[in-house]
Amino acid sequence: MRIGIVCYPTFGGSGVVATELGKGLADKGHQVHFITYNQPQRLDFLNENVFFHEVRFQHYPLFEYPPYETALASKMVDVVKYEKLDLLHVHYAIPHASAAYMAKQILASQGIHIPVITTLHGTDITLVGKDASYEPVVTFSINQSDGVTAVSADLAQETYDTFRISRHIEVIPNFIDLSRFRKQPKEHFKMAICPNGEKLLVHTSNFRKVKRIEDVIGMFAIVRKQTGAKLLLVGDGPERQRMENLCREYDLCDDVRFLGKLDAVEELLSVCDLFIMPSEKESFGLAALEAMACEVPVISSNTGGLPELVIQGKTGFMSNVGDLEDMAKNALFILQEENLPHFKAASLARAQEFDIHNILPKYEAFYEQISFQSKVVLA
Ligand code: GMT
Repeated sequence: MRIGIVCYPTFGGSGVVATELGKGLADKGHQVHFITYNQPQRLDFLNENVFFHEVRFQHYPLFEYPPYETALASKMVDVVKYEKLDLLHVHYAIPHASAAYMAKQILASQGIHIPVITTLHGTDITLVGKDASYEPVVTFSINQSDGVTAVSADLAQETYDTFRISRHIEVIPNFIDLSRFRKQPKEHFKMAICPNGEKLLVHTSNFRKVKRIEDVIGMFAIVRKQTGAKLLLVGDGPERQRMENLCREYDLCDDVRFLGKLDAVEELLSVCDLFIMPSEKESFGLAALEAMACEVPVISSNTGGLPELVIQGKTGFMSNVGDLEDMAKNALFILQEENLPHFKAASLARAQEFDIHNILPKYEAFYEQISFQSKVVLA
């Protein structure tokens, strides 16, 4: 198939899922055309089936806010037409689903019919999309997509609960490339960070409020009182400075390191003992899956799609949002020498269920189904 993938080119979340999906599809012989405003971060390989189309937009003094959605829709029209695409798959509803709707209408007026699939990732529904400034457009464009997927059953349910959705949402969970995310022997790094055999805790995110990084730091402060431990904070975003200040306030600077954005996060995860994800909301928790694939158990909140990933008491523990005492108690339990190997093994086993080779065929089957249904509607 010739597939257009529209996504954000960013490090985390939906951009990563879209890029890894495209790479996987290209490996299986599909022709994949990425349409986005920058080269996607994880599009770091050569494959004869992968193409990249940059959305460029004109800056004009009149535009305080450049009309990205218009430029994106125009680019979609161009790529669908000239690359003869069979299907458009847009990741993250805002503004990709409404831009795809616009492109579809323009193409239809020229006799070209292109099915559109929208994948909902999380904040496009749970945080941003439900805001009155976007809701009518999000509702409309989800209903107008030919197919809709959500990355967890919880997100699908929240979409039904929040918007007036009159259509089926297919749940296709996120996935992991186990050839990349696997435990790697990087012990020298661990020795340097934890010279006295301290346990190594880690959090990776885009440092937005929804991630509740203050809870990572708060629970780490409790853990550190009981046992030698270090904390790595990976990523960057609006909360970074506030979190650095918090570490200073708690007098934790010697034991907490801010590493910024990292390309090879799997190398770092490989030497960590515990991953912390206390998010206010998390529709799937891809970063937790990446950690589990590197044999790192997870302490998380029990929100959103996390209970569909973490197995309570086996691959980690989930607590109520903000319950730092419970998170710290569970962390200390996992970190005990006699418990840690069991949690590590179970985390890897669970991650293997989300192997890209298990999940990718679900997308391919959905593409076939939606393409077929669109043809039937047209006939
Ligand atoms: O976590 C974010 O804020 C980024 C966001 C995105 O769409 O890029 O992530 C969401 O999509 C990920 C990939 O499907 C999910 O694993 C994350 O759980 C989800 N984030 C939230 O729901 C907060």
